[in-house]
Amino acid sequence: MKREGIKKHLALYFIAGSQDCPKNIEEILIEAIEGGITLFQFREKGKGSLHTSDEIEQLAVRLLQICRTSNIPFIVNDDVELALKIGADGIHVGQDDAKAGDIITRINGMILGVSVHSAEEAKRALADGADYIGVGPVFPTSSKEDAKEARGTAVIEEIKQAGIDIPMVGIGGITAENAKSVVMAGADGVSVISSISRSEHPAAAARALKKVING
Ligand code: TZP
Ligand code: MG
Repeated sequence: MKREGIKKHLALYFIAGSQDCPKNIEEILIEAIEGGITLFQFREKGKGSLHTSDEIEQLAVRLLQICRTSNIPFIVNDDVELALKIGADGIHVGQDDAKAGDIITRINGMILGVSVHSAEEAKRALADGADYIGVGPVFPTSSKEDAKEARGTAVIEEIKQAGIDIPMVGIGGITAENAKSVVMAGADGVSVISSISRSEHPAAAARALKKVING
């Protein structure tokens, strides 16, 4: 499932690690799937995250199994070794992580996602062989400690206007209230952490987002 196939999976891309979840992450993922998420990224990172690689791997495997039973592709953030070891569907890297151009040769056709903050970075991600890009932060976020400045939907529009043809999601502070503007700007979908993971009702939160995106 590359480039074109990935687009429909970008509609509602849920990202989470245990640090993002006020209750059990497995329960939250199951509810999010029930609510209609189309892709999941395991991102165990930052304050409150698990420490040992064994614990992280065990959790990753449990979440991967949940995704497999519902045919939701499972992406691992940053950790190429972990993604390969557990047989994930893809890997997502930021600008400060292993370079997309370097890892593409090691990932045997897994989906490759790259975070970008400008049209320039989007162009490079496309040239490096990324299957999709995450563009943001669109709105201010509390889920990433070292997040760059939020730039609204401007970067998404710039990427579209520059004719950089790559599937993309907006990320950062996206809620059911502002998701429409992200899709209107040209994104194929939205990526969220807290508006699902910190909702009292993750399934309902996902459903509300999905409704806005599907318009
Ligand atoms: N990258 C840019 S913003 C962000 C990441 C991982 C966090 C998004 O989390 P939230 O809670 O949806 O704002
Ligand atoms: Mg990263």
